Amino acid sequence: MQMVYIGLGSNLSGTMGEPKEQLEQALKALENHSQITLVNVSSNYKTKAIGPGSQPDYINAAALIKTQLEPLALLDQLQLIEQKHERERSIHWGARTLDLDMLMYGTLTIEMPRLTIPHPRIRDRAFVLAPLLDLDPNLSLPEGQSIAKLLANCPEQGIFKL
Ligand code: A4P
Ligand code: MG
Repeated sequence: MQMVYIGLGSNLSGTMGEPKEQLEQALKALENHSQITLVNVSSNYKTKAIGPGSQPDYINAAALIKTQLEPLALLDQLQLIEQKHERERSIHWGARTLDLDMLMYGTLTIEMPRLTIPHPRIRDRAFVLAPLLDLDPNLSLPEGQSIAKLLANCPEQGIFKL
C-alpha cells in the first residue's frame, strides 16, 4: 500500500454540476474505487486562476488516498475520472471541469514522459500547498523540503479557505 496525495481543481461547470460539485463527485469516485481507499480530504479553497486569459476562479482541494495501484495505473484511473467529467484538453492551463493531479506517491521520485512525481509545479503554487498542509502540517517533499516552508515563501496568490 502506498500513500498518495491527489490535487483536485475545477473552474468550469459541466453536466455534473458547479466546480464544488465536480470535486465532490470526483472524491466519491475515488472513495468508490475498488483499488483506492480515501483516507482524508482537505478543506476547499477558492483560488485565482493561474493561466492564460481571464478565467473563473478555481475550487481547489487535496486528498490523501491509499492504493496498491502502481503510479501509471493510478494515473490511468485518475484520467478516467477526469474523462467522466467531460474534461477537454485544448488550451494548456485553460479552464477545466476537473483536473486530478498526482502530487506525491509515497516517497517516490518519477521522471517519465507521462508522469512526473512529485508534481513539477507543487513548489510555487499556494493552491496546491495550502490543501496539502491541511492534510499533514509536517509534510515534506521526498527531497526534504517542508510544505509549510514552501507555502510561507509563496507570493500572495489570492487563495481563500472556504
Ligand atoms: N502528467 C505528468 N505528471 C503528472 C502528475 N504528477 N499528475 C501528465 C497528473 N498528470 C501528470 O496534464 C497533462 C499531462 O501531464 C497528462 O496527460 C499526464 O500524462 P493535463 O491534466 O492533461 O493538462 P493540464 O492540467 O492542463 O496541464 P498541466 O501542465 O498538468 O497543468 P497543471 O500544472 O495541472 O495546471 N490555477 C488555479 N488557481 N488552480 C488550479 O488548479 N490548475 C492549472 C493546471 C493551471 N492553473 C490553475 C490550476
Ligand atoms: Mg493536470
